[in-house]
Amino acid sequence: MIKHLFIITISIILSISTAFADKSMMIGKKGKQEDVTRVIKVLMYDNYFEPSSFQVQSGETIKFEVENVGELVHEFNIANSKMHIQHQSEMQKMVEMEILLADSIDKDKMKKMSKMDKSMAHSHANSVLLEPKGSKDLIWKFENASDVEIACNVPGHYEVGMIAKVAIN
Ligand SMILES: [Cu+2]
Repeated sequence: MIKHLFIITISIILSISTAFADKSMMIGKKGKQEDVTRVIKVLMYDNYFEPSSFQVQSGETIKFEVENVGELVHEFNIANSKMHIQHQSEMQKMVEMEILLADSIDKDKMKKMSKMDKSMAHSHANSVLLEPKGSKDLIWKFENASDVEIACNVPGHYEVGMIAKVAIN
């Protein structure tokens, strides 16, 4: 009987902690154009974002007009720190395969390699990867989550602080 209770207690604790883990992974989702309530212009420099922090409401859909005004390739990626760290190995692989160069992206190679390894296509709803002078919009619907940051995971950039914190209320 005691052993039984112990197992039940442990499984309750486990399910609670998984619930928390899931919540921390919930950063929002790709938004729809018709739900956009605010447009924010974001400039990417070597190696920082302008603006350098964001304030959003939970449930708000924002259109980010992202432009790379630097001389290096930069990424605008909405995630939490854990996801950014995981994504950095993917970006490192793109550098090793010479898809991702310091100031350009080899798109032909990217296309070829992505047939073998999908992660090399770098098509994620929560990010845009831009060459110098490149621009692209990203629409995102924010959920109430902590530890959300917009960051660049081009190798070396996150480490030198190319991160903009997102406060969600
Ligand atoms: Cu960068």
